Amino acid sequence: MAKELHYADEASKKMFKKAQEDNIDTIWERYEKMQPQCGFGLMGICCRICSMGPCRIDPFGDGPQTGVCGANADTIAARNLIRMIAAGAAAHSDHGRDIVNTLLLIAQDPTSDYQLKDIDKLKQVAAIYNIKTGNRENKDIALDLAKEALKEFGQQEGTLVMAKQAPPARVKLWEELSIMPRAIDREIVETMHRTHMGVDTDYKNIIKQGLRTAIGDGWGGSMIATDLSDIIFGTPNPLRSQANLGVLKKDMVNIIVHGHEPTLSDIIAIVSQDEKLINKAKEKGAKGIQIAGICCTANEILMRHGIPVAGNFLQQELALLTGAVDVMLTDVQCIMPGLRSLTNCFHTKLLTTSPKAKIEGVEHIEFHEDKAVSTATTIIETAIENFKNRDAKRVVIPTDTEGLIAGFTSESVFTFLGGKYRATYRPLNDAVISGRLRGAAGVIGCSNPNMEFEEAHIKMVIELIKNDTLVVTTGCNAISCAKHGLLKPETAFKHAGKGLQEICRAVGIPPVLHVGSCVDNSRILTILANIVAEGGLGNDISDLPVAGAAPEWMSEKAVAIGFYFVASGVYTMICQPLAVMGSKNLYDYLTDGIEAEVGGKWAFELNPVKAAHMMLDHIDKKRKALKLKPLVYEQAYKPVE
Ligand code: SF4
Ligand code: MSK
Repeated sequence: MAKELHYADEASKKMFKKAQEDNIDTIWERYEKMQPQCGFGLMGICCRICSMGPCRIDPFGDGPQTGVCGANADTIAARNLIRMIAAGAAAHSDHGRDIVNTLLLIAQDPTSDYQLKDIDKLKQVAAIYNIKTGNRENKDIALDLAKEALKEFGQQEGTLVMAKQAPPARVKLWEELSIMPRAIDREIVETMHRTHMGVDTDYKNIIKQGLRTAIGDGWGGSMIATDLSDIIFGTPNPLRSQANLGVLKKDMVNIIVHGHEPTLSDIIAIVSQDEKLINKAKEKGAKGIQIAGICCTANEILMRHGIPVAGNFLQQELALLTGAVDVMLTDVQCIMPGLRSLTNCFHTKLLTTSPKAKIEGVEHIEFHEDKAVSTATTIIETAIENFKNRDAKRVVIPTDTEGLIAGFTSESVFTFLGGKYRATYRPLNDAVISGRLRGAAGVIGCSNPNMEFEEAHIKMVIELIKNDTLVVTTGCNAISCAKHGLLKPETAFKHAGKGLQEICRAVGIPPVLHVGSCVDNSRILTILANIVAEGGLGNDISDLPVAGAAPEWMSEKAVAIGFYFVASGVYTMICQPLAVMGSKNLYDYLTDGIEAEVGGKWAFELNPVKAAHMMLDHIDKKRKALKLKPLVYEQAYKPVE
């Protein structure tokens, strides 16, 4: 059996121990059984793109140095890598497309179950597309916006309108480098074409297409997903909630929503408050209905409704092990097929809902946006009905929960830091310029059984805030931070440096700001663009004293995200390296040479504290280049030798 969890939150440790006692395999055992994993795959130098292969390059130089077709390690590793970008960009952007189609539905169907919840944002995003607003009906504006946004996916002429939200210097650079995306789908298709056998062979040219595809994700598909979700479901505002498995309730019907898209989960959150359904639950002996989330669906409904978070990626199986989940419903992405075998051990009904993501042998209740309320009602009734099948003797819910504040956005950070009457980024920029804040870091991304669960997330974030660096977070990092108490204002007084403490005290924010789900990394791009526009910290994102990290990354989406941050000029850290270590040329290019072209680069460092210090070194380098004042409070922090 696998090791213990040493660094995870207490609830995860308890449930992991329970799994071991009950002899139930989880992701950690499956990971251990997979050892040793293929070294060629880890180094990125195996290729199975055509049937003359599979081919592999000998990393020690004794065996073959090219595949059957003559492709070398640089070509093979670069091709594999940008195929990961294409898959990640496709996942985010297909999510974005579904949100656009929901907006279209609202505009065309007056009886739709969805509404336009943020009209200011509707008009603001419409203006990006030069859509007239004036006295027009909101539904007409929404119709035009949906049509324009849909064009971004498949247009055959021009370049992405949304990507022009980047600072002008960045847009100019992308145009000069010919990496301004033309259309979201087109870049994904071209990536697949170029990586077909015998097409693009030059590793730098391959990466260039990877950058263009990634920009189409961050400043295209993901940004559209975020902005249009705000219009439909409401732009989040800071709110309080709870995180960890203790949010499940022994005496309630527990429904977990899991995946990424908010279209169904948002409706579930609303419909679950229906008195009739609550009374039905009571008739079945429950005290009510508890909705909780896993992964980024959790983040979506936390940010907008304050629905508590049960856990992050590595906790999806642990949640079922409580024996208290009546329904776990899934939409798309980060859903482990391994959940199915757990439902054989407990009464939990696992329900898939997306036609894109079925699991063999698992009940499927297909969700379509035009029948949103009726599908949500059926799912909730299924959970109520299943409550009676719970085996009370097998229910073990850890009591651990932690309070949090979530719901920050590029707009609310703006209002918070500027104060109610000064809606401006000026105070934030001034805090950096005066040296009260060293800079800012985006720490995001998955959890992965190849690392000690949550150690890198938490150690890195604490090291950054200790050194007066404001952290913004999304995805599973945000959930880890929540469980470890880092999303509370009072955390600043325990862990943050004095300068950051002063800011947190003055405006009442935590030192770590939760800005949403994986697609909401686009909020971080918008924040960076706003900081540049505010002035005083250079002309481009690459001038800013900022850095990014996905310490425990796992998914292809994380690779796409990392590349759009690098393409935007951000120093981007991950602990486990990308699968490029078998190509010295590609490794050197991504961690060094690429910086001269786009201003950002990759860094890999397994030790999270050292990784944080490398990010701080980069931030200090940028402060020096901007000739900013010394820090108000010099820290014990020492640069990496
Ligand atoms: Fe081998 Fe070349 Fe085919 Fe890849 S494309 S499998 S390296 S022959
Ligand atoms: S859910 S992509 S494990 S952050 Fe967005 Fe978490 Fe990574 Fe999935």
